[in-house]
Amino acid sequence: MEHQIWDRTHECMPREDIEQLQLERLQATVNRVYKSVTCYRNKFNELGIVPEDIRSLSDLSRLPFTTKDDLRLNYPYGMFAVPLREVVRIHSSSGTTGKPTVVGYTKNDIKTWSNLVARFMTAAGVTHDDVVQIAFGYGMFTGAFGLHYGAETIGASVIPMSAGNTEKQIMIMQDYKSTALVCTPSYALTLADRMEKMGIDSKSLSLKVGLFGGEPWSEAMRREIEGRLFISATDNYGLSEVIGPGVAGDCHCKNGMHIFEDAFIPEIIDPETGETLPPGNVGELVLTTLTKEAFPMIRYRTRDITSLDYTQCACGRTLVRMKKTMGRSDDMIIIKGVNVFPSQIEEVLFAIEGCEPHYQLVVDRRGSMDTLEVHIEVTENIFFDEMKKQRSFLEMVEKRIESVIQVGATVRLVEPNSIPRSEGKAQRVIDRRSL
Ligand code: DLL
Repeated sequence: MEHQIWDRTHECMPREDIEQLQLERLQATVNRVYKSVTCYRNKFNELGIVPEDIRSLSDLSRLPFTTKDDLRLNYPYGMFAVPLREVVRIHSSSGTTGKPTVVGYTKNDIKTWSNLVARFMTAAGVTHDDVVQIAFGYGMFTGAFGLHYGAETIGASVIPMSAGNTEKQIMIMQDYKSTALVCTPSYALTLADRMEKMGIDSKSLSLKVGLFGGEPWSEAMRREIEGRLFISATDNYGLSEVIGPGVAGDCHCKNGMHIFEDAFIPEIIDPETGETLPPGNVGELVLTTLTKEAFPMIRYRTRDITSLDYTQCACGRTLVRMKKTMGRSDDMIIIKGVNVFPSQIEEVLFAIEGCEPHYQLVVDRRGSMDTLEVHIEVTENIFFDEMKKQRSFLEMVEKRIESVIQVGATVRLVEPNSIPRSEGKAQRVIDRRSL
């Protein structure tokens, strides 16, 4: 199969040229936000920085971070860099606490966004011959519209199914011969489960590629989805505050997601000290936008934990790759002082025969002690097995989890289908400490 590249000029640039382009665009962005966004101007003034101080890319680290709190304080339109009359679209991110954050797009921003999404969809193998079924929710969430515009830009046929309605999704997939599926990875598994229940062989479908994003997922989960749906399962990453989907995506090598560096500058920082870390280190991803008009972001702290790889990828793109994120720093659970991510436990569970790929972590506090329970669905034969066998299965799972996360967890085997199935982003952690 021939592997296409949507925008060869920007995806295969020599590093020197990318950096030159980034610097020019950064200077223009900094100038613009200084003039038109009070929050940035105040923050720059506090640090005694003026736009002219940004003379090289390394000066980026002198600029202040932007956090979700800044966006909340300026709710709803305070961070917009253009008057509302130039904004053609408003989205928001579903915060679980407090006010949501509101983001805006100009006409040009929508074009930029569509092109960025077209790039990662092309990298994943989508062409104008594909029939793309969008199973993300249309609405304030950026996922559905982003992928929708990207697929149309490529010239593919788009089915705007929206989220949920699992049996209808499957019927449409069969009848309309969808070749590409767009949803969260956890919903892809929900679909696979339901197909099995309905007695539908996924090999009989026309699906060939999945474009999954919006939540963290492990390599083990990728293998599970690929094996059950007979597709190439690709990852793509983004966040509303920065643009939505379209920040980064897998190429056919699936060895890290290429970040579109002509549109974003990524940095990895130590989340504790805020210090920039050298390439290869694991830390928090910070993103600066270079081409956005309505809602430019300077050094936005994503809270997502990952690392960057600047080595050349076999696909020919020169763009840096980000590793699958381990999760958000706010999903990270600290148990007895040890940092634990749901994705680490997911890797362990997926490798154990008899564990279903459905799990939840329940954090609680007894006295002053934090406790971690891992609820795992198991196959019926294990669930109804004699006590002794079940006990030894449980101990084996506990041991394997402990060897990976370095701290003890209590495992509870739960009945098949007892953990709520996701239609969007899965809820992996239930923290009862904050109730
Ligand atoms: O989830 C944007 C998106 C939609 C990306 C569809 C890809 C596909 P938000 O709702 O603002 O935006 O949530 C952003 O979701 O900070 C990550 O924590 C997480 N996230 C998104 N994509 C991935 C991914 C959209 N591929 C937050 N892997 C981000 C891991 C992801 N986490």
